[in-house]
Amino acid sequence: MQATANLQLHTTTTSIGTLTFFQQDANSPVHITGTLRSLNISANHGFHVHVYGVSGSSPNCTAAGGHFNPYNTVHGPRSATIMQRHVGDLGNITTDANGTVTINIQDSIIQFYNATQSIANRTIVVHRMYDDGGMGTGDSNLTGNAGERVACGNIIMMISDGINIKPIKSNLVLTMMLIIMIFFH
Ligand SMILES: [Cu+2]
Ligand SMILES: [Zn+2]
Repeated sequence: MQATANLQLHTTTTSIGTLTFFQQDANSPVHITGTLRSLNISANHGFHVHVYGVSGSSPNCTAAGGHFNPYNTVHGPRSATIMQRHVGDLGNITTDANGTVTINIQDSIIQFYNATQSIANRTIVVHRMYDDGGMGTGDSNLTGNAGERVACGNIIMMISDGINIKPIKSNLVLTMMLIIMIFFH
């Protein structure tokens, strides 16, 4: 299964790049690839899947809610076991001197085939600051102290021929079906 996310700066239409999420089968990790630009130079940026999808042409990254955490665990680094991190915890991405980062991450805890751990229609978020992996103080074991949300994008599933499934359109179809059912009842 494959998904894409177009990451836009918080509440703007400015895209900083598109990421691809690919999982070959239920026993394979999810492979995240792509390039993001326009971030702070030579910096670590916390990188997580947050629980809710975002919508609209200028996504409000705050509306994505907290880290995707279906097992109600503490915050942790990407290298932690499933019970010692949030499912959505993907650690940090590190930019170069131009503020660009090429992402090439494999992770088996985020999933498309396991419904409980599925990241489909949730939001990938890039934070301003370093994610301390739960080793810091304050909200560390909740947020990693990664600071504000710089950019985010909805993780949208693609069908095999590469055409995006647009959740908004599916909702429209469902609403129309509901109206028709009520009308003919
Ligand atoms: Cu986050
Ligand atoms: Zn977390």
